[in-house]
Amino acid sequence: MFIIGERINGMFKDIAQAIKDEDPRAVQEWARKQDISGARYLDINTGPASKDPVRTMRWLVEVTQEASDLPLALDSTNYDAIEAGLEVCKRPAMINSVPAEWPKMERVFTLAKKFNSSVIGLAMNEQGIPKDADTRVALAMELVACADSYGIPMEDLYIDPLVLPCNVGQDHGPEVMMTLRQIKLLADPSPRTVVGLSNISQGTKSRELINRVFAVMGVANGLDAAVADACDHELIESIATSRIIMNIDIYCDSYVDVYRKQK
Ligand code: THG
Repeated sequence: MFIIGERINGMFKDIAQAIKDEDPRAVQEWARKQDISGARYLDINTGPASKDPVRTMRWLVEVTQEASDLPLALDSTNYDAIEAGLEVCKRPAMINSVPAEWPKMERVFTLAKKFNSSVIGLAMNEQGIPKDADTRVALAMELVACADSYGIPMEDLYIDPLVLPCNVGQDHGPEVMMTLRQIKLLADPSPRTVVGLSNISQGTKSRELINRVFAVMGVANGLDAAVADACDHELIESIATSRIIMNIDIYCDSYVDVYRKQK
């Protein structure tokens, strides 16, 4: 499992302020910090406050790329903003995200093909987020079929079963774990899996502990990637260790450092 650094998101006060002032310093500082901590992608989200998400996305992409060479995950429900971001990305990016809905899939998979991007597909549709694993997997299958019809290789499709805070959606936890396992059976080669890790602990008291435990359980259930706090070093150590236990990486005494350097 690799980390998509979550911190360049207008949901955070310092990034919201940076966007408002068009001051790149906070954005670039987080880009560098997440990069050296071991993030493999940087999530870029304009946040709820941006008045002009197209302009904001383009600016965030440009200033982030001045500070880090990592590829970007463009995180928006506004596909004009995603397209504007893709136009200025120097490296193949990830589109975050598309639900199992027409005509959104059509728009996003067309963009992915044009810009050689990977795509995060959400296990939800017009009816919202399903509770049970079977319905999530059925929506994942729709995403797989549609991506395939656009010629998107399965290793470029990441399915997100959608994680809810454990204090309000506790019954979703085991369904998410089961969904992660079943997605691997949908195609050969299989699509990949991703979650928004910090969602699990929103509004709880022991956020880091809950995030770390979920991450380890995710690795045990085949999770490939997470939008997460790359600067939580104990989280990185926990993920690196669970990859050793699951025989994903080969053990050596410095396996945590080796994990951080895998790009
Ligand atoms: N799936 C996909 N992408 C996603 C998500 C997902 N992107 C956004 C989000 N979910 C993942 N990123 C975050 C970033 C921050 C937080 C949670 C998820 C978070 N923020 C603090 C809070 O809400 O309490 C804000 C704290 C502050 O203001 O300082 O927890 O699920 N594909």
